[in-house]
Amino acid sequence: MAANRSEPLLLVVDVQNDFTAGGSLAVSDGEAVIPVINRVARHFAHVVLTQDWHPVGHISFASSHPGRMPFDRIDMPYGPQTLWPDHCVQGTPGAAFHPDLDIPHAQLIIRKGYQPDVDSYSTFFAADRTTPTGLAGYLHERGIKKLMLAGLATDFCVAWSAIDARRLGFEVDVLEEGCRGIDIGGSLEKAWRDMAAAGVARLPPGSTVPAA
Ligand code: VGL
Ligand code: ZN
Repeated sequence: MAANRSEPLLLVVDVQNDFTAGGSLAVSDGEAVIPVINRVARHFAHVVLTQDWHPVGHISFASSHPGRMPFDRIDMPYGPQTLWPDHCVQGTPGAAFHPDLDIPHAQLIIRKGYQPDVDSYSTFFAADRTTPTGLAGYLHERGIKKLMLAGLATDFCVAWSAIDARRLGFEVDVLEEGCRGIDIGGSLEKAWRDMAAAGVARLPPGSTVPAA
C-alpha cells in the first residue's frame, strides 16, 4: 500500500549510549528524551532512527589532532569543526542505541559520519554539504512530506538535520521535550534561532503532539 501523503514521519536522532549517562560524549540529561520518544513514537506509523557511526581515528575526534583538546574548534576544508572526545565508534557499545529505546516498528536506520575525513551532523548531508546519506530520496520515494524530529543533540545533529530538511522542502516540527543539547558557548540558543529562521516549528513542552 502506498504511504498516505499526509502521514508524518518521526525522525529519532542519535539516541545512542555515548550521548547518554556514562557515555563518552554524554549530553546532560540526555536519557530523559527516551520515555518521551518511546511514547510519541507509538503515534507514528513511520519512524526512522539515525546513528552517529564513526570509524576509529575519525577526523572529528580531538585524539586525531595532536595538541588539540575536546571542544576545541579547528578549520577543515569543509568548514569549521568542533573536536569531540572519541564517540560512537562503529560496532562499539557506545555506538549502539540506548537499550531503553523501544521502537520496534522503526523502519530504517540511517548511519552517518562514516567517512574518515568528513563529519556529518545532518542526517541528510555530510559536513561537506554535498555527500548525501540517501534519506531525502527514501522520504521522497515514500511520499513523506512532514517530519517530526527528536533526539540528541538539539544544537548539533537535531538542528542540522531539521534545517536541511526545511531546505529540502519538508515541513519540520522539533519536539523540544524529546531533545537535549550540548550547549557550547551559546550553541543551544543559536540552534533554536537558526531553526526558527529556517522555518522549523518548535513544539514546546505541553504541546499536543499530532498523531499520525
Ligand atoms: C553529535 C557531536 C558529535 C550529535 C554527533 O549527535 O549531535 N554531536 N557527533
Ligand atoms: Zn559524531
